Amino acid sequence: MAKTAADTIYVLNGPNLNLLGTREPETYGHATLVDVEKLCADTSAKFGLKADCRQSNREGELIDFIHEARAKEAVGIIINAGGYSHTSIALHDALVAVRIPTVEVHISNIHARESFRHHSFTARAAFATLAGFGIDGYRLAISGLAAKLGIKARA
Ligand code: CA2
Repeated sequence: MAKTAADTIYVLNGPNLNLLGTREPETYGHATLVDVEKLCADTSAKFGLKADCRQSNREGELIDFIHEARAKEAVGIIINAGGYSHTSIALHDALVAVRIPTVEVHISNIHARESFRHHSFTARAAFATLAGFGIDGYRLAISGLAAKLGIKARA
């Protein structure tokens, strides 16, 4: 693998998101994680970027991915930390530490759900948050990140 990833966005998905498309379609839709990762790859390519997509059910591994993004000089992070969004000061601290422009995505509208989902620790480390657009939130997040970085879509 190349030492740096200066044209790469890390797309990080947290616990249980590997189950997308298999359960709770009324909340999370029918698309799978593979569909999400293809959407991210296709959207990134429109901006001349690459999406390095990772999913983990473990908090520490997600933190390692964030550190790796810094080491590889990734230009941005898209993160859906799943349930850890609402609990993890450690993930918040990792995102703050690496100082990489970050967008938080939630497939569902967390603010229209149970009160324990209304607060996100990780959102405080992101410059923007998208919630409730379904998996299209990932496409919108990458477009917004590219705009923030001053990168225009290729003709
Ligand atoms: O709406 C989102 O994207 C969430 O981050 C998803 C998390 C949830 O804990 C957050 O509050 C909001 C849960 C991901 C679980 O994904 C599943 C997908 C299909 C079936 C079961 C779980």
